[in-house]
Amino acid sequence: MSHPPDQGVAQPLEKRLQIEHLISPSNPLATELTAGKDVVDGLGQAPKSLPPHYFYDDRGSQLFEQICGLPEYYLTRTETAILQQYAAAIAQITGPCELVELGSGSAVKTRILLDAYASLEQPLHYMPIDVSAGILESSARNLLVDYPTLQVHGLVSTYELALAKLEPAQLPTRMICFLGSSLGNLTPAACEVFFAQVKAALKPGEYFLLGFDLQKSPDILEAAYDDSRGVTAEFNLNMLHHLNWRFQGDFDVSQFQHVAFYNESLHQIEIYLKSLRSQTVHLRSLNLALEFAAGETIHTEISRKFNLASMQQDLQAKGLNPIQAWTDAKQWFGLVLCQV
Ligand code: AVI
Repeated sequence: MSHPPDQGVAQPLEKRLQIEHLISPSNPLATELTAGKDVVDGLGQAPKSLPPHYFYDDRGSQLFEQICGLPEYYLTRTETAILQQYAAAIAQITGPCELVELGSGSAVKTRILLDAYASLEQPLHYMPIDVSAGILESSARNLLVDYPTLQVHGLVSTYELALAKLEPAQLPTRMICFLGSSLGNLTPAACEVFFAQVKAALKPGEYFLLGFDLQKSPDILEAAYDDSRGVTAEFNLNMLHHLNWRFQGDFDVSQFQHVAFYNESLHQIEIYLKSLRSQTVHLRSLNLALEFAAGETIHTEISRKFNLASMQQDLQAKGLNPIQAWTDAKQWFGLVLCQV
């Protein structure tokens, strides 16, 4: 790992770390999440669905980290390789820049960008934004150890709250990073709202860096979401374990099956949990009794796959002007740098 150049005497770690909690029990959005209104709504509909944020309890987050390293899940390593190749070019284009990362998680890819800014002897300011306070703080602390001049101002928050509340950047410019193709988990309507929020959060001249998965052969896509070791199946089924502990449920997880396929006309992977028999499930703390027919599904996620040229047109139309786009040799993943 490379370290940033010496920028004078480094401050102690605690002085370089600030964490703000925008979601707390008193926040209505957090209350709605923990109260499970979205579970009642989703499971009350026909067809049944659940919001994908229920993937990510501690076990789900660990399973997602495992997915990122699977041979079939090409997304993480392909995006990482693109970033490794072009991070220096990105840092050259933006100059001294505060990095804001939406859904920062373990911040592995962030290091590639930080290394690029450090090797240009630029000050390092990082604002990770994540709903998980534990992951945010531990990854921030690891970064602060490895980058002795780094300043971290983390926000424990949803994207929406954080984007609405961003204070002016402390460096000459700012870049909001949204990596890992998390955009693909948003419906087209949610995507529109998201782009508008990003645009509103940036001042003219500031940057947006977007990483997203590209359309490709259904075989490759379906293998990535139904891997041979069954980790993605476990990740999907873990949502039921999560509901069991969070809402005093009695889902018999062995009686559900992971289903993933590529919907070619909508260019999206669709993920479901299929009930293997007719059964009744209770979520006691939500006062819910649910009937499942044999073969009935719960829709848990979409993962949209994009076209590089159309994405750039879309971004342009939203006022997030693409100034440079990169991809890998197989054109499996795209990275676009936009400027407002
Ligand atoms: C987080 N997100 C970008 C992942 C994806 O590829 O859509 C979530 C995932 N679901 C199953 N595997 C990975």
